[in-house]
Amino acid sequence: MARGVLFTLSLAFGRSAMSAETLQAAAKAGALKPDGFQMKGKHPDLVVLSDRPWNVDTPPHLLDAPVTSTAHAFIRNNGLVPEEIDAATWTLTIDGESAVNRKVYTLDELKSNFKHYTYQLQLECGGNGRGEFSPPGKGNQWGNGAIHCCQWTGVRVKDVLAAAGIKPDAVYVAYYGKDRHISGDPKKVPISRGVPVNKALENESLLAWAMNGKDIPLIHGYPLRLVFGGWPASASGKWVNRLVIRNKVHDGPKMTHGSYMVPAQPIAPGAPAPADKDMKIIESMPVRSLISYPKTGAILQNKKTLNLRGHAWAGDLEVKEMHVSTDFGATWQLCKLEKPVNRLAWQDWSTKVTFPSAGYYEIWARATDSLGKMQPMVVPAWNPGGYLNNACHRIAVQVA
Ligand SMILES: Nc1nc2c(c(=O)[nH]1)N[C@H]1C(S)=C(S)[C@@H](COP(=O)(O)O)O[C@H]1N2
Ligand SMILES: [Mo]
Repeated sequence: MARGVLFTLSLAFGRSAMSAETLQAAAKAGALKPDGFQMKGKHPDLVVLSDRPWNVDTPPHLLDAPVTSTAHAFIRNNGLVPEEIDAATWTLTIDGESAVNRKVYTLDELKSNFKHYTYQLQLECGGNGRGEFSPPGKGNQWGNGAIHCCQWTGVRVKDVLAAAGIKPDAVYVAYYGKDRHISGDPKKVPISRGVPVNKALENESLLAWAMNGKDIPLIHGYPLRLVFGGWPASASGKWVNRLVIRNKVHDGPKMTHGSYMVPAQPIAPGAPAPADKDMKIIESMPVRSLISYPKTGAILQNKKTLNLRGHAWAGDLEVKEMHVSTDFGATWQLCKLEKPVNRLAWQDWSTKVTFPSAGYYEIWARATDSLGKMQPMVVPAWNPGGYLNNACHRIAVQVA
């Protein structure tokens, strides 16, 4: 009996080695059940990469819907989820060297003082695809599912910043959130990142309280979070209670020491990490796509044609073309590609492929952005943090 349970646990946790202690913690939190991952409101087939902090990946076939359901959205935390949040007493403070006035708003004031907007926005972790780098990049070994494209409702960051007033010397807008440092030390901040002022002032940059039409679940940042579509999702602060308008590039935890940075000049795989002055902060994410149907491993009975579909996105840009190959990239077929529902939403694509015979095939998918840049077929520039792997997504099918 005990053996059976342990076997299931090790499967659920895939490649990540876990100590007995974290297994116990996870079991307490109710995440570990013999039948897979269990978290209220979450699909049991999500893949737990770590439980302290919570990092949970989404298999690509669970990203098939045009709008990612909350149950299927990946989870990325750097620290511990805050406890005892009271939305009625929650406040957002806006200050910083480059704020004209310090402002404090309750959630009700934010909702009543500013116009509401809803956008569908793609948020991708800077480390999505990290698991394919060799030697491995530092951090969670994400597969291809650290991306979601949900509907977010809130107020524009630019409207709130304008109410505080932005001094001409403003450079960056950064967040602080209510999550706790993994050490438990209340003085330590797990993560405090931001974006240059221009990104903060875009129409689609939101301070959101609703995800897919409902209150944001605690694990995704209840009661208030930032959403900066198209940029590393680490900029989209959860549990946000303070915005700072900075007169320099923000220097909070995870803005330095190589976090969310790549070498300014390419380095050899496994080479030591350059100093921050020789690194650049990741901004708009590169072009990428997913095959969301069928699930990899599909077996086709008595037919040689298959309808495929998925999504493609390109950071701040649009995707202009989508191709698939069933012969390892020797030939490519153009797919039908939809326009995004709004700027910074992913784009749905679909096509039908015909296989020449029975047997084993791989399907490769490749998006091209509006500037003509394509996804590479192999893992791109190695970097110490294992960021920005936008290699083509590949699935396998068997034609019986
Ligand atoms: N306060 C806070 N905000 C945060 C984080 C965090 O650890 N704390 N993680 C960031 C990172 S690295 C990512 S990829 C996204 C993940 O958002 P999600 O868990 O809602 O998918 O949240 C970002 N916002
Ligand atoms: Mo992330």
